[in-house]
Amino acid sequence: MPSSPSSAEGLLAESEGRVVSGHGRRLLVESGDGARILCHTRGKKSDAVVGDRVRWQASGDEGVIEAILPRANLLYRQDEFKTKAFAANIGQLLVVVAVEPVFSESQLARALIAAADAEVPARIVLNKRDLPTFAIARERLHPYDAIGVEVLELALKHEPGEASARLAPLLANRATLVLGPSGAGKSTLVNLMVADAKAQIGEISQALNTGRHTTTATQWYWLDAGRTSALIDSPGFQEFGLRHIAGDRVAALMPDIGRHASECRFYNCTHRHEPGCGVLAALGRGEIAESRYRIYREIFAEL
Ligand SMILES: Nc1nc2c(ncn2[C@@H]2O[C@H](COP(=O)(O)OP(=O)(O)OP(=O)(O)O)[C@@H](O)[C@H]2O)c(=O)[nH]1
Ligand SMILES: [Mg+2]
Ligand SMILES: [Zn+2]
Repeated sequence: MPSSPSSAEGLLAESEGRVVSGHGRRLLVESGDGARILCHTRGKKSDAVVGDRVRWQASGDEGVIEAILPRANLLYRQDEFKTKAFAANIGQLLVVVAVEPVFSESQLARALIAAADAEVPARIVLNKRDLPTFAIARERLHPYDAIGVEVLELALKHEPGEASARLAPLLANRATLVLGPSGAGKSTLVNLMVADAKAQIGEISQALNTGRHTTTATQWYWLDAGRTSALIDSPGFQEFGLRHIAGDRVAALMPDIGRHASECRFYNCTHRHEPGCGVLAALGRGEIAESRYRIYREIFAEL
């Protein structure tokens, strides 16, 4: 009894892999043996992102994504008009900001809130420690140190040996997504830690890029030959919408604010004007940084 030829071919040709680079509907997929193939998405399958495990099927020299396997997590931002995924199945977030260009604390806080929402642990790198206004930037990050987010003060370009020694143990045995504003030093970090970064990008994904110096596509790199540790470089972001997070969850995702919410008189307190608000009382006592409270209000107002 001959089975349908199309389904038999389908079973033979279908493989699993991981999306290691992507730009729109053209994705680079890596198989278990390390081979990389350019794949296309079709129909509603266009939402595969870097880090996704997918099933794909050969079609000539290229491949077609057939399915996205269930995700452990997905880090994304959502503005008024669009949703932008950063990466899936990540073990850690590293937010890179620099002394210059001066970073937006609001964007930094939003990235940390999105990570907390996705239950992804996060650290901050403050880069360009060599620049004269370092002390100001360090002071602005004090609230993050205080809520237990590790802040690594580095000079990725000027003291690469020290930076690499401090980063290496933090990056072992997990996939780390590197996020941050343009010009902060994300690609400098990736190039420092990934010896063969240029080779790993390869011809196919170079074709996905537009050739500018600035990173235009999210890219997965292996740190080790055994492929147990990965770094994911991403294009700089300017906006970080959190429309996917309910307003009444924001305080819980900001530990310095959330820890005082249990002191509020009303269980549904929004911490803006209510009498007996524990957050406002803590703000008055100087136990919550004013910048953090301002960011809380700003995000709450958007949702
Ligand atoms: N002074 C100083 N400059 C640095 C340091 N590290 C990186 N830079 C410079 O910062 C600039 C931006 O670095 P990139 O690594 O391209 O920044 P990026 O975050 O990848 O930027 P996008 O790809 O645009 O998002 C480059 O000119 C680097 O040489 C540092 O430790 N000190
Ligand atoms: Mg870059
Ligand atoms: Zn309150």
